[in-house]
Amino acid sequence: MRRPRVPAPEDFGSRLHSAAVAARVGLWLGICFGVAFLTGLLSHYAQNPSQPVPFPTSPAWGYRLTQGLHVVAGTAAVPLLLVKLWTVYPRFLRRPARGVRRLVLDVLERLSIGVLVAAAVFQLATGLANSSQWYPWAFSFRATHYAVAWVAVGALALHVAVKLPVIRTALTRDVEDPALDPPTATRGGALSRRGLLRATWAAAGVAVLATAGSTLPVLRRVSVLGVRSGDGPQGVPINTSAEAAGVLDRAADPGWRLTVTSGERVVELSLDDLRALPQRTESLPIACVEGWSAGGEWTGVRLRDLLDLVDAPAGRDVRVASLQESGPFRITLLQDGFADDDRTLVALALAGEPLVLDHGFPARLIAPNRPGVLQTKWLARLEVLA
Ligand SMILES: Nc1nc2c(c(=O)[nH]1)N[C@H]1C(S)=C(S)[C@@H](COP(=O)(O)O)O[C@H]1N2
Ligand SMILES: [Mo]
Repeated sequence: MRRPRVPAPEDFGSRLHSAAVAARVGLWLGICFGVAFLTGLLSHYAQNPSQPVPFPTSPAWGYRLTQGLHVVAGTAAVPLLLVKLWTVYPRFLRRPARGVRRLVLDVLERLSIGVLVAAAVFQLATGLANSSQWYPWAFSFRATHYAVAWVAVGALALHVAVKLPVIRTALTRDVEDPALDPPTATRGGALSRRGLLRATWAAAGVAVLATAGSTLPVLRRVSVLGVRSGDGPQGVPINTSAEAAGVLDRAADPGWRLTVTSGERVVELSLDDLRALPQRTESLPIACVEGWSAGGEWTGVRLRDLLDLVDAPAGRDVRVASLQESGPFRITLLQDGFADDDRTLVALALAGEPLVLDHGFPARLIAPNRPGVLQTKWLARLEVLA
């Protein structure tokens, strides 16, 4: 009987397992990770209560764009990562180098690649699950996805630095050039390298088209895998329903009041009181951190007008509390730049109709260029901070 043995790189004779392919797919993978990293940093910062450099309120669609790019880049990276791993995995099976110095370097390289692969898989898996609104874990998505992003980018930078000579050579030669192939890689295949690359770009394109409709209305009909159809009552999808948030009774209560406070000054407003104040209409998007977004025409009272009722000076942060009794989005902080922006509304209506319960009836916050998660629904209290 033949003893089973671990396959060696020589067992992988296909010319597709080549640095020529790895470098090209890796280049696009690097671009996707770079875009996802930068847009992710931005999103993380936008959700920080404390912002030494104020997050801008303009353009109103800025966060919608960067968050859309984040999810598109992550989605495109999935087929790219799979092809990249398939192309290079025979290298993991090569025998350890001889000699102490070379062995140490070899082990270090494998360790760093192990960290890179683990971090990359973790980021794409958690990101994909998040954009499908599936949270099969106990840890905080945002904190963990953010921390592992640094690990991934650090390991990626190291990997690129180590591989730079090979990457350079591979990218400056024709993709079918065998210059960098291992001597054993002689078998052609059903697919040329060019064919494999074209199929890879096509797969990445299809992945993007199949999901980006949650952000780009023109793609809605082809986005068969988009978690959000981009549709919902009043033209805007619903993330958490009033029932799920446990606010049905309090939100529908005719005795509802919005409390606005600044120091000793306290004003309580009924829905009729709010409707009697000057009404403004603004076109502002809801851009969910989970990757979907939708524009809406919101009508309501300018937040700044309400702050004036309690004589709040400009330049103050506002604590925004909902009727919810628990949940991470119950209370949010509205930084002074958003509080003083003329477009920031306590919205009472969407698309010309009173808000439906699930969009935050009786009143919700809507501010320009603000992550959807901070656009608090079912308002109860606005507290101007000292
Ligand atoms: N009070 C409260 N406000 C909330 C939420 C929530 O769970 N509770 N979800 C937020 C999230 S994650 C998003 S994306 C938007 C979605 O608003 P919509 O359901 O009206 O589209 O509301 C935000 N406001
Ligand atoms: Mo969201």
